Amino acid sequence: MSRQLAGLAAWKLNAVLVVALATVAMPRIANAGIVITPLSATASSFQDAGHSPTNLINGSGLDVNTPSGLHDNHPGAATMWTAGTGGLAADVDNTWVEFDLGGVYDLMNARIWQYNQNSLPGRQLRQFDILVSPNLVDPFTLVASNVELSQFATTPGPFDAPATPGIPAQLFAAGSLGVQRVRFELDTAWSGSPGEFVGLSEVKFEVVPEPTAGAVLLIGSGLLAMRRRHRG
Ligand SMILES: [Ca+2]
Ligand SMILES: [Ca+2]
Repeated sequence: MSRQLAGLAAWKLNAVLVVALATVAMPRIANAGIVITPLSATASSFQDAGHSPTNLINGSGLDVNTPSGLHDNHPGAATMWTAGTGGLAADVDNTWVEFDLGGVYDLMNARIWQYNQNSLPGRQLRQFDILVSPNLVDPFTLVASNVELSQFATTPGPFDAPATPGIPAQLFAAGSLGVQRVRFELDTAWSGSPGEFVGLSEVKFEVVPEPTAGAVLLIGSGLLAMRRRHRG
């Protein structure tokens, strides 16, 4: 076999290998969730500009802005969303917060960091529902009803940044295909009071990546590498 022919054979073998790899890799990639940060967050109410739902998606208060990050216990809740209007507590059962994922995803789970205002554990969210919408206009449909966030003991004491101990995310199954918006409809706060400055600290979502994206990327980079090798 001439050198040129051997090179061509190797090129073909590489092409077959890359396609085979892509085929094998696809189901594995499709089954592994990736965690995304929503594009925007809005709520039925928030105390003031310093406690808006943006505090749920900007990494504020997280020691590392990843799914394994721990959230602080800011005494003024400046890193959290607090429902209510000025000095008026929110009607918890009619409070909602919703998220635009910034695209359409197959949703797997919600990762929620509980409200963690130092020495005010009664403000922590207890029961809520999870709803989804396929776009920015269609109504929401229910995917999880009366789920419950665990309460964390918050300590009086000084504010630590990062908090010691910070609180981890809690995971909620919210499996649904083709989702752009997710809404949490609140039911109760841990204080049990129907009027409460209820809130949350941070929210991310676990989604199924586009199944073809990884394969296309793999084939693309494989072809590019082969073209370079072929030229050389
Ligand atoms: Ca936050
Ligand atoms: Ca409700």
